[in-house]
Amino acid sequence: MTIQPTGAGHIAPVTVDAPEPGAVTVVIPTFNEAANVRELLRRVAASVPARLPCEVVFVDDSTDDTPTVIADAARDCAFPVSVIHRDTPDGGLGGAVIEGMKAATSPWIVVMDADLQHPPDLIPGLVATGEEQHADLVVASRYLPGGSRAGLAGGYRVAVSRGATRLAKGLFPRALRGISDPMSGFFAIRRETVTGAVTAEALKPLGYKILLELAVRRRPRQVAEVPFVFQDRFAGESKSTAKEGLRFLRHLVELRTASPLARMVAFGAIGLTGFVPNLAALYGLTGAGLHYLPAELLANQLGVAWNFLLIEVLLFRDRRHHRHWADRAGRFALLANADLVLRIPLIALFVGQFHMTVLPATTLALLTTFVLRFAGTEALVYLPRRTRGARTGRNPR
Ligand SMILES: Nc1nc2c(ncn2[C@@H]2O[C@H](COP(=O)(O)OP(=O)(O)O)[C@@H](O)[C@H]2O)c(=O)[nH]1
Ligand SMILES: [Mg+2]
Repeated sequence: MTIQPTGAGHIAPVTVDAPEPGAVTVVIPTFNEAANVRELLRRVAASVPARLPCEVVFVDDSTDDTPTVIADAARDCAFPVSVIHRDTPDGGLGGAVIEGMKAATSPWIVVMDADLQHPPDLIPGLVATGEEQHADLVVASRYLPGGSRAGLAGGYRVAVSRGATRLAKGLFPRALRGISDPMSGFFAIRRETVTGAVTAEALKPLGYKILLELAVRRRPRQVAEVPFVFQDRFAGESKSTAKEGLRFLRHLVELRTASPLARMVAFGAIGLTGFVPNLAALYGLTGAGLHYLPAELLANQLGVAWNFLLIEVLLFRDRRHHRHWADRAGRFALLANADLVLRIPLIALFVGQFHMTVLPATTLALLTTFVLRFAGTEALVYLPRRTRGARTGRNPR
């Protein structure tokens, strides 16, 4: 266990004559952080000046005695401290942060970790910077001059963090403009920027990288950044796992495919990857002596199955609940094969009636059946059935 001197070497970019900041709700998700919360509250108390009214909301999914330790430590705090303990931790870390934002009452919300990797003495600086620069979002960044990732244990985690940052910024160049550290879990946001979203559940709990979620879905008008030194964990162990990495990738796909056009492009990209199992199966089956026509037919089904799996997992993950998987698979396979059947008469039509040559006719037929197939898949496989949806009150977007 290491204790980092929070003040030393830490750059606080706040000017003394910063405008009087508004009050702040500090939202802290906790999962078995009993050994950290007392020190955390002590440092929050030491950092937040009397002129900045503050409350702390813990959203706790712990299986240890973290809530009791918080309640005990809160007695020494001059500001209100509350704990929302969730028996069913919906949405994990992301869901917890959204829950805390819903409970927040102040004009500013600061989100931070409980393990002291995020120095509490930066809380007033984040809020003051937001007030000063009229920003809706202030990100504590490890990548600005003066910031660093000192506490990221090991080259592996540094590389993963760097790769994830590049990927996110590459996919969302506009939404993440001005945010050097979209993976940061430490930021201040004006409550009015999130209120509509948290009550309407527009923010998906899947987004455990909640800052990315907010920056992409809420598009804060003005963004500011402040450097910070990512410290070592004070006590305990990280809860980050490889599973979380997969969740992050799914989150990126979900955010990127929020519009129909983007979904169609993703649908096409997935369709292209289907050629690999298709051709591999064709190679294997004809190699085993099967006639090429039945081999084509079988291999095509493998391509269809592959596409179905990817589309289910990546593209329409949250639209699967209103149909049994076998129903979805059947409809999907039907559409995919209808595509083949429809293409030939279409090509004949283009060549015979419109006097096109074979290559452009085939290209046009491919494009037409592709768009039809995408629209058909959305409408017939993944769109909620109206009557039943209304009756059960289920509304999967
Ligand atoms: N409420 C809640 N908090 C979580 C969950 N998973 C992690 N946390 C908290 O989120 C913060 C960051 O988690 P941590 O394990 O330090 O992740 P790392 O900094 O990426 O290694 C800590 O305060 C954790 O206690 C969860 O499922 N629910
Ligand atoms: Mg941590």
